[in-house]
Amino acid sequence: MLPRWRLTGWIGWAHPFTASRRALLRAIAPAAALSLALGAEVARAQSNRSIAVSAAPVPVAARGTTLANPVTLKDLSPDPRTVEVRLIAAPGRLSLLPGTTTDVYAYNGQVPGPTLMLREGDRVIVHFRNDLPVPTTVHWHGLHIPASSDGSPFHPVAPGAQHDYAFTILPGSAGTYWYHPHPHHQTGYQVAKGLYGAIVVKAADDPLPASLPEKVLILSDNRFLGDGSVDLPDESVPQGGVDAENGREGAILFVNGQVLPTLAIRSGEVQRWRVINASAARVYRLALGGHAFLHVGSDGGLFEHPIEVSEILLANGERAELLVRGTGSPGSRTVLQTLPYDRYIPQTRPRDWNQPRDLMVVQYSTEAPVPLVALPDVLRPIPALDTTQVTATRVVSLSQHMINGRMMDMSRVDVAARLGATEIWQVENLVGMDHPFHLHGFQFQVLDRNGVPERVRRWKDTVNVPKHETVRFIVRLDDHPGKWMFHCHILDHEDHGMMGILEIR
Ligand SMILES: [Cu+2]
Repeated sequence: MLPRWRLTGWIGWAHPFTASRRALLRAIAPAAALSLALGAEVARAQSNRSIAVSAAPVPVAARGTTLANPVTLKDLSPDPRTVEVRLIAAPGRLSLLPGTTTDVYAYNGQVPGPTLMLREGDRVIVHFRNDLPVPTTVHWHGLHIPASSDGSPFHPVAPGAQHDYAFTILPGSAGTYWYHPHPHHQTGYQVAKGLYGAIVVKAADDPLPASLPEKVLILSDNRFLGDGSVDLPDESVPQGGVDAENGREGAILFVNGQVLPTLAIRSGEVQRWRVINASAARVYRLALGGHAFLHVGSDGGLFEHPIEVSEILLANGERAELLVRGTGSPGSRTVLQTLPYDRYIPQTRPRDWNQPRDLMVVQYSTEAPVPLVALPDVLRPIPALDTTQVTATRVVSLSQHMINGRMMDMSRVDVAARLGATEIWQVENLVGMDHPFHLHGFQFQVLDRNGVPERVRRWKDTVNVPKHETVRFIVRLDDHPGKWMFHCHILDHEDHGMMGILEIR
């Protein structure tokens, strides 16, 4: 059992600020400073670029290009059960916004990086080369693989060095995952520069019709300076201080690296969307005007049954599998939006937090409707992990930049667990902003939130823990001994040390 840390006399937000940083933040009235910064950025964007980008909702008329699925990593292996790919992280110069270019870090020259397409049972070999001027890693977010291949901060790849990541995809793990760097203190910087990509794992016995068109939707946001460079201020300037607290958000929203793209659909068609929140800090509350979603899957794959919902909250690092039924009429259009969601502390809450933002236009073709395909009511069984087998209950408290009152120390083990153990983790958010909690390497099942039993059993590797709330989950540490990270997936928080180490022996 971990010691239970309690912060006494805490009134709003607790963090390891120095006195000077506190004074600085008080002096600038952060929300106003942030909105000023956003306003200036929007003005620059509008004067320099052909596409309207705004903190306010973008009119549908300003829609951009046709949505493209990211390209797929080329499989070099002749063996049908082995996927062998080459991945290179390198600096580059790309046009992320129309009319300007940006110095980026890119996987294989692209932002987002190419999609790693896998099947259950595949042996995977990734020949990775780091052509960046800095150390990096590749973390395979959500995959249940050996600790040595996890791409954690314990295994940095030096500039100019190569590393082969090798792992096997277990049966039952079909789902939507993603990859991104995880070097100590530098994850937010490297993701902001462009390093993130999708992983899709398919099952041979997928219960959903193979005829459904599939779309990978990688959601991200970014902030740019007038010269097109990524705006990554350090904490010596006010915006850097706000970013450290809120997590860095940008006014420009991307789907697959495109600003307000258009997705084509035909009346009656059912599409399967795999949505990934690759943003450093922005939480998406997704809604599609005039349409309900059939929510069929989460981080670790499909649910037992589809669930009809009008909106979906997707915190940082989380994924959702959705079926979108083309119930609109031929020639009509609607918009995928992110609705307001208040994850912030009042002191640094963006001025425009309560405005919906447009992400993507969904445009119906003028073709005659096709009949809706039949969709299964049963997807797959998800056996409940056995709470009578629990051998340890951990209390993990989240405060600003700290877990259990401590900041990350690479030489410390925060949780020591036995190989094969089933554990309950009680994750308590002590502060007034949300923290999405991610455990590496193992899928878990949420038991309850604030004591209210979870309605739907699902496999998760990341769970949002809202302000002052408590989430309990059960996890089986059945194999893969070694050191694993758990952390807040607001990348600025993670980089500031809101991370701990689980060692399985
Ligand atoms: Cu956090």
